Amino acid sequence: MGVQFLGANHASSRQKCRFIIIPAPFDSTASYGTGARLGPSRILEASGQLELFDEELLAEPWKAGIFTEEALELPVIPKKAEPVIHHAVAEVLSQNKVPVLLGGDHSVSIGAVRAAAEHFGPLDILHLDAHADLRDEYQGSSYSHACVMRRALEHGNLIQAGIRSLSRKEWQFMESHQLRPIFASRIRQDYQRALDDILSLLTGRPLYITIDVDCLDPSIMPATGTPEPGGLFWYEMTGILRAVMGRSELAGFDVVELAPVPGLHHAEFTAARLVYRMIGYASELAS
Ligand SMILES: [Mn+2]
Repeated sequence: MGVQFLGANHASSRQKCRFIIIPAPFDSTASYGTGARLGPSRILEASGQLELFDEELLAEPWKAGIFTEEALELPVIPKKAEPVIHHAVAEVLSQNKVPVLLGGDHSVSIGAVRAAAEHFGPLDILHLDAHADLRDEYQGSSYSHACVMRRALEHGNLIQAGIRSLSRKEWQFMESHQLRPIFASRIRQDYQRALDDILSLLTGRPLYITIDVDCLDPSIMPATGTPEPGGLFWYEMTGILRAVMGRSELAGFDVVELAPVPGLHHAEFTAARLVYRMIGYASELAS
């Protein structure tokens, strides 16, 4: 048994668990700061320091059963890593468990979303990120982290929130495909209205959530390749997650793009806390 989320004492067996954490240490396409490859191991390490009792949910979500797989061994080319990730996620879904993928750069989500869509059919896909990631191709690859959501669009209804950095072409693409991103500035200006807009975009399909940690403000999440000012704070993000996860069947989720910076362990802890909170929402809010 490899390193377990929350530590070995609080891990479930693979047979009995409800959530399976899949570490995907991959970062060949990160464009600016690098090091997302180290994200999964640092999240797992930090998780050992988490309080098991969740003060918002007044519950101990670990009791739902969490098992952590060995880290995937991934080829350095995103197009070749994609089928490996797809296979791992498909395996988890075929056992009717919830996959929790830890990146790694955002390209790891491509295989996961494809596996979820093959299992559930067309999805609602909630994408929390500073960046639109809607390029059709980036640095010669259509499997780059900058193209993730363009690939994901092939598998369902895309809801983007927290966005504050995109190219003119991506904006034109959004307009021509009737995508209605909830920009970070709107979340800050009128939170309740932004939340209502996000909820109105859900179609009731199974929900896959992909979170680039750079959606959070760099003041609380500095450890990421392309930090952008003006991001979401903790309660803004968890409030959105609580609202959507209370309404939809969860297909799976991922947390990606943590690029650990030595000495800034609060970022690693925040990412671990986010993963645990989401497991809590998934296990405690579903009726
Ligand atoms: Mn991003």
